[in-house]
Amino acid sequence: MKTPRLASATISSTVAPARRASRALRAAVLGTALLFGTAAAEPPASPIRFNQQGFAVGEPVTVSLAFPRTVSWSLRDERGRVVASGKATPRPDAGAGDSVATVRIAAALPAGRYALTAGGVTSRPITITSRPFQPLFRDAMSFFYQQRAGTPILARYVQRPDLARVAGHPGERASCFAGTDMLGLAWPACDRRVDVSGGWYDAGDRGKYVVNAGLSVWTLLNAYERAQAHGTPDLMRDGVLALPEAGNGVPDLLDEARYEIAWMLRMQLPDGTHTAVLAPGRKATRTIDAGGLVHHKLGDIHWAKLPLRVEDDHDVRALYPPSTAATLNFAAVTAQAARIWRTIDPQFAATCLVAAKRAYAAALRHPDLIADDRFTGSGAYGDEQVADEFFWAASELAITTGDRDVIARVSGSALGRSGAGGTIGWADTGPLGAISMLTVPSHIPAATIATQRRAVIARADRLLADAAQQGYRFPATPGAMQWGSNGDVLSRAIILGTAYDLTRRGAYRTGVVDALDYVLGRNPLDRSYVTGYGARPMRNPHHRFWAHQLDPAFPSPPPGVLSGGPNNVAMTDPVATTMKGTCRPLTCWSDEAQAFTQNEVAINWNAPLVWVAAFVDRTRNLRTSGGAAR
Ligand code: 9MR
Repeated sequence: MKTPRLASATISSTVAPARRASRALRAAVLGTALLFGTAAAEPPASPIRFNQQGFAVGEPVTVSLAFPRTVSWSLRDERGRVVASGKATPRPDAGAGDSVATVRIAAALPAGRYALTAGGVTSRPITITSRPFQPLFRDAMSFFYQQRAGTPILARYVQRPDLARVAGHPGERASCFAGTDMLGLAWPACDRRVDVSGGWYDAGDRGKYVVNAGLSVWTLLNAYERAQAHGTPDLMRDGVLALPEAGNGVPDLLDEARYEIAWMLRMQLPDGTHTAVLAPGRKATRTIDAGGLVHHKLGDIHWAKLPLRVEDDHDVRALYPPSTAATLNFAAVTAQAARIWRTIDPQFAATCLVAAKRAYAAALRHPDLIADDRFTGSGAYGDEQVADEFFWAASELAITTGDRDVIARVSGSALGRSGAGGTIGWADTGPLGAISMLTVPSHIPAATIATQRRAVIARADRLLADAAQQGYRFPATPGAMQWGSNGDVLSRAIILGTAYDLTRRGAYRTGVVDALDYVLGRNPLDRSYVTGYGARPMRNPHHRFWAHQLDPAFPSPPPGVLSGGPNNVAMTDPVATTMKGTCRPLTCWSDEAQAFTQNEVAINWNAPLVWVAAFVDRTRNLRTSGGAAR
């Protein structure tokens, strides 16, 4: 199903882009409403699986054929002419529980609709267009607008009128959590009420969590910084997105990111503030001078039911104790923002830099404030290891300020010496520092940067080796898939994309496209995990407002939202519980609103979708080399 989206006309407009965008949107809205309103019957799963959004002109077409035996295949164009053909021999894929052959069709095909026939089955149409992921970039960005708290979501900026809503938690103020936590520890009240309005709701819940906020903001800002560095920023301009800020002369992606950064700034404790944190041993609380530290999160004190409109969401919300991880994550992102806004809004940049330095200094004073899983009503985002956050924060500060002491901390740290080429996630932030160093010129010594380059490329090589082990050829170690696995796949694509930008080696870019192919349909469920994209998209996310499945008075999701994805590790929701023992790592997923371990949506999963869509679009038609990585 092809959904009308934020009109491509807006990208070339130079006058009144916001108004144009809204007109174009209104035109698009009717068609989309019809499509979603009638909930067109879904075609059955096919054994011929591919990216349901399609492929770019001139690029390879990759198709996975899930047949138990060798099959001959042929690809035909609209006039029925065979444009490619071959034979494919499957191999068993334990993660999927099927046998699959993945075929790469290298012929540089012109735009059009194609169909592949294999084993007596003809595929649904395979489309080739010039920029298939440009609309995905816009819709994936719109997710962040629609997650905004503290401001009404206006019909003129969203894809359908039923997605509009009143402001959630407007002008919100909150105080520290007071009462007994799930582990029986009593927390004292505090006399402060803090303005914590704005920002993005995290996911299907309405918590706001600094570590996940920071990871998501960094990811968007890195997409921006890379586009600047590579001289192809056309999706990163003002007027590209449908936003209230479009037309203000500032790139829309930055406006969206700033909405979240403005909230993050409110989460930092003023100098001289005393607050309760866990004492060593975690059996008691103690009060510390917490100036410069950052609250770990703001959230409801009970889990809210589904569905629930923002105007009916009245649970008490609390500020939770500061953590070292949140403080460092905050320092990293505000340092990154300080360099980006230096020329755009020097005052905001200065505010960010002061906040970053205060946070970093506070984290050095309090390196052991660990957030764990002890409060109900919101997610834990607990992280016991903060060496990676220290490295990341120091890296961003070093890039932005050139400060010699901070540079020495980066170079002298364990990750500075070994290279931070590992996993990206809300608890794994080392690679973010490495990638920033490899994106933005700085005074960090060349030897330190070279170490990070080697680590990122070595990691990318391992990801390619992992993908080769997968029947569906996407970057994941064969075996378990955990909560948010689709976000993990796309986060690995960020490493691969960075390696491509460093080397121009085509295999790395293919790895990124493979990751995108996987989430858009080349997977064992023949499922597009992105709403509104493809013939068999996810429709029923775990979300308190986009809850049409649970109550038809609530809207379906907008297009461009990524499902968490298969999860065979934590099968704890009401739907997953019934699936235990019946599914494989790659098939433990269902399109059910109550399946929060499989089908929630979240800012840290949509952010890499934005990054990857922007990357694949930016690097289309680039000359690549097939040679060695270094
Ligand atoms: O993405 C998080 C995942 O890595 C954890 O395993 C899971 C359980 O702690 O929580 C996920 O994050 C959720 C958060 O705690 C609350 N908002 C929704 C997030 C996505 O499910």
